[in-house]
Amino acid sequence: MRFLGVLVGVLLVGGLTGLYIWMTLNDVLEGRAGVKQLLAALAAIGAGVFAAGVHLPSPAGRIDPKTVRQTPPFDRPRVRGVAPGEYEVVLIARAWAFEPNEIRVPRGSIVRFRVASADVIHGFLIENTNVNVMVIPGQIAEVTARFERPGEYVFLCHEYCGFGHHQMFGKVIVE
Ligand SMILES: [Cu+2]
Repeated sequence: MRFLGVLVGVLLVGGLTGLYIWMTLNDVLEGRAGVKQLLAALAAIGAGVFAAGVHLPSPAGRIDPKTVRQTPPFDRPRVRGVAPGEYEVVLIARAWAFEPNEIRVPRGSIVRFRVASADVIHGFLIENTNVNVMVIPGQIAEVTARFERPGEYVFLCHEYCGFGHHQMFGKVIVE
């Protein structure tokens, strides 16, 4: 339901914004309005977007890919408990493996993954979850998932990263 609401909102705002730009451009082209008005319209849209809290996805932090292994917390890639039922996984993606490649958490856990690349662009996707992020060298990718059902969740790299790409996978074991 919430998704539907957001979708309707985006379509409505997008449609109205498009109409507004089109009308203003028309006015400019037909000489009824000047460039000043066009700029004012774009500024108004910008302010609206800002007010609505729209923002592009941003990395959770920056990190030098050359020194990932020396930079905490990536000097110790691991799973650690941060609160009852909550875990943090510090994960390195490199050609062609994830470290660690086996992660164990109890069922019902909320797990925050922090992923950094030690070389090229990788991807991080966990089957049967909403986890699907790019792992861009220089940026820390952060994504959280809740694991309700026990079982094995395979994760893999979904950005072609060279010769051994197909063997770049691991699993979350929910007990
Ligand atoms: Cu890959």
